[in-house]
Amino acid sequence: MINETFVASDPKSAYEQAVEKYGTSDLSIVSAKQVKYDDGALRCEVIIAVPQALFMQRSFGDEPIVGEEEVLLSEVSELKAQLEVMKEGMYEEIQKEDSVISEVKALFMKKGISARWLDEMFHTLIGTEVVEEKSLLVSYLLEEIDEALKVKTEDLSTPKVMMLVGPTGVGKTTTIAKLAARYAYLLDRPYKVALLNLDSYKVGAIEQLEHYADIMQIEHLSISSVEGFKEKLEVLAEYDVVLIDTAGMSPYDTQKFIRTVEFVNTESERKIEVDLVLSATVKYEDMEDIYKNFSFLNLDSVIISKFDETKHFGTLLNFMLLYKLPMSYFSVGQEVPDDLVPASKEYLLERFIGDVNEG
Ligand SMILES: Nc1nc2c(ncn2[C@@H]2O[C@H](COP(=O)(O)OP(=O)(O)OP(=O)(O)O)[C@@H](O)[C@H]2O)c(=O)[nH]1
Ligand SMILES: [Mg+2]
Repeated sequence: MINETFVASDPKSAYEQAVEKYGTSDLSIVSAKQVKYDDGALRCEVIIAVPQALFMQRSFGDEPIVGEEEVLLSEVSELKAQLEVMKEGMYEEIQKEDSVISEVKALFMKKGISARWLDEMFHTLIGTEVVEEKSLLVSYLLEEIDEALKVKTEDLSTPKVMMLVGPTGVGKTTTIAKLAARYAYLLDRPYKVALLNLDSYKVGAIEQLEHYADIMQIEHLSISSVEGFKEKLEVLAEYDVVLIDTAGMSPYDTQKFIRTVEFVNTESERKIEVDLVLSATVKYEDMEDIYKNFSFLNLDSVIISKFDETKHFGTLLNFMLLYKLPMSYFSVGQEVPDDLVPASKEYLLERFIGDVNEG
């Protein structure tokens, strides 16, 4: 696959360039982000993954160009590939001989940590005494995990607009209700909170949020257009926190993503913070697609939900290690507002260590 970048002033136009070039909207989006160029302008870069043959055909016509440079390039990449294989071979030899590494690697992999991350760690440790003793190596890895995890601390010192996004049914609406109650009633002082709903295309969606808003006596508004959204944000300018609920999205629903990006990019006085709600029970196979597609929205943090539904946090830790997003809150049950805690490394690591010790 080739990653090809399309640049325009907004994500929709950049995406449309790709659709026009390839004649289909069935494109695999790798990422989309806003980039400040040297001339000071903000532009949107949408990167899509295209099969190499299709890329060559659409970019250079049917005739493949095989020049001297091309031949040289392919020889270099062949050599690189051979070197990789040799390096891998050496590493595998060491692993076979070294039962401490292989034992610890098997243990962490069984708990959900990827071979890729573990291998990166082991490569730098070969030859040191850390790999000679199992307990030393386990402690070392736990410290590395601790160091790699990031937490976004709760900060309400300036007004906030938070939009919760995520796959269907992960707990976005429930978490919004918990956050609303927390900010309005449970902190050092009552913050002025409003709820907005972009979820209008799902039956019952508005009612679910309205129900919580009524109980808590919190302002609640529904919107369906970008213009309406902009207007409502202006109306709510004096609120401390505006919480925005969105419809659950399958990571493969490109059109919904493009539409949500339009909302995220709405010009507003306050930055719209985007938080991904991710279930602690997320499947290993789904993580990469979730990240690839939701990172399209320039994520600020991850809220982990359904902490109470699993005892195995390795897959989730692995997600955090690979994608390096800060965690902001943990949802630990269905009860509104009680089952929500600010994210903490200790909370997550304690549970992971318990799981490692069991296995
Ligand atoms: N056990 C457990 N259940 C939760 C948690 N958070 C939410 N739920 C439950 O998960 C179900 C779905 O929650 P919602 O808040 O409606 O999820 P959503 O992401 O808004 O769903 P859509 O809007 O349909 O995408 C409900 O039954 C919630 O009670 C949690 O932390 N633990
Ligand atoms: Mg919902």
